[in-house]
Amino acid sequence: MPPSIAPVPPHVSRRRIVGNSLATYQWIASNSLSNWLADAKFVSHIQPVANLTTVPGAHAYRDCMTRYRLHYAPDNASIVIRLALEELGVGYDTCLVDRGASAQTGASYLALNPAGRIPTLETPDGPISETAAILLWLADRHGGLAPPAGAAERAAFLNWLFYLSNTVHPDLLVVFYIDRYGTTDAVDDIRARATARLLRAFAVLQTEARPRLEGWFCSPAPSALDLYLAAMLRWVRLYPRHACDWMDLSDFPDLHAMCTRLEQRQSVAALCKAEGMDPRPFTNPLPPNPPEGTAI
Ligand SMILES: N[C@@H](CCC(=O)N[C@@H](CS)C(=O)NCC(=O)O)C(=O)O
Repeated sequence: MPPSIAPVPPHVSRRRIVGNSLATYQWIASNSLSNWLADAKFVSHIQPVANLTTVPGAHAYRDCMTRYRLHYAPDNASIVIRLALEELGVGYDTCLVDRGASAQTGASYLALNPAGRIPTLETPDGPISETAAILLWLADRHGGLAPPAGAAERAAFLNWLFYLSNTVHPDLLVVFYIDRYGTTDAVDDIRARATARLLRAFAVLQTEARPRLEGWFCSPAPSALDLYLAAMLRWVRLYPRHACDWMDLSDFPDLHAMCTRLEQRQSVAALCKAEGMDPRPFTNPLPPNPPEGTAI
């Protein structure tokens, strides 16, 4: 985040923003909206960015954004988006979400992503904060990582992308944040059921998804599905530290091979450098040693 935060001029009120005041948009155009959002004392009287951009004529936000901004924490779901941006060769800035200070639930971050989850990508069309949604939006916008709309393979691709985000990722969250899902006496049972579902999901991905997605999953060129799944295959073997030995990647040779191929990519080298990871983050995951921030 750039250091200077310009104050909101007194004439900029919420009513005026919603009412599409020219002065407001001129002000926004000359000051980064994100800087403004970063100053929590102003958050209470502004509209979330997503609403702001739906206001007719809210072009200034689009005009003032020249680069994407990825709100990230080391080794969080933001790594999937970092990989996608790197693969697409798109310029971006990063902004650390300080998990040590629970910044993901602070007012300025919630103004961007009311769900309080990482990642969020600020785009000229407003912030997007669900991993699969960001992947799809980037793929559509920049052409790559997914079959284009209208392609025959799009249906199967969407099927399995939603499977990753609606079925696999939520079960990972059960394992990572087990205390949110039950009382102390129940967590072992909850974990056992979630890990069993995950093992089945990985098997389904290998035996059912891969043959249906020729060219778009576990293929020579990485796709959004590969990036998303590789990250999840890493996390399950790292988090939480006291209960992460329930999966052996070699039981899933096609997924293992996909991870091995991915580790040859420049995008992964960039990720490892930026977030302090060892060079085989998917086939031999080790806890990261990030230059800033913490993973959990
Ligand atoms: N549905 C979200 C889930 C993202 C998510 O849960 N991210 C984790 C980090 S990997 C997070 O924000 N955890 C912080 C918390 O739950 O407080 C997505 O697909 O992006």
